[in-house]
Amino acid sequence: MRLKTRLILALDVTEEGRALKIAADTRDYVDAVKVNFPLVLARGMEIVDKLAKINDVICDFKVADIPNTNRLVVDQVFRHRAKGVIVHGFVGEDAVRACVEAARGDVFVVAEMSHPGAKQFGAAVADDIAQMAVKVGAAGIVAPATRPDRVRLFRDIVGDKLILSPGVGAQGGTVADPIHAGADYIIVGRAIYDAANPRAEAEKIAKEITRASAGRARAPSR
Ligand code: NUP
Repeated sequence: MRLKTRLILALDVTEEGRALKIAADTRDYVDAVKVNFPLVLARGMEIVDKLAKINDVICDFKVADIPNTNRLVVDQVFRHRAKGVIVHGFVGEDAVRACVEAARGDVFVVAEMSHPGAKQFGAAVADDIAQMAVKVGAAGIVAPATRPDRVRLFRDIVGDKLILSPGVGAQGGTVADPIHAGADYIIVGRAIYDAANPRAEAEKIAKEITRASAGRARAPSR
């Protein structure tokens, strides 16, 4: 995956023409497009093949099943030319390892989610999940931009693994805080695809990331 603008677009729209247009319009400012169930359930996995011609694609399927099913799901993801997949970590080491073994690209493990409810159950085991992600050889983790203090702690746990951080804009997180805390990529959805001019918004956020990266104490992990 490119590490140029450090911006990942969460393309949670359901209309194919709109999805392809936003992906094309924003490609200069976006390192990868992240697709989730709303778009894939609406348009089928063929949308991943189409988007892959425009930009790198990460399938955010939060894969969370037994090892055999995880392996089958991850295999399908990479048949459609995705460059990465997001999987859940709470299912345990064997299930995440199955994803890493089946992947023909990057596996990112959700360590802690960005919404308020993530504190209810998930936060208690998040540090262990991050450690496990490193142990099984994942490319990185997903950690909440809404809680930059947590991103900072995760950075110490995962060393030079990648940290992808969603929760910016619509969920209340800022661009600069998670970058200062050590995130490698910011994931942004609604703030870009719902903007009157998605390309201009992506450009604005990409520039903000560049400014924040220049100002942070520790060097980017890559
Ligand atoms: O903890 C997470 N929080 C989160 O928002 C893990 C995620 N994968 N996401 C995803 O990031 C979420 O499903 C959505 O696709 C995107 C954030 O979108 P937005 O809040 O910027 O619109």
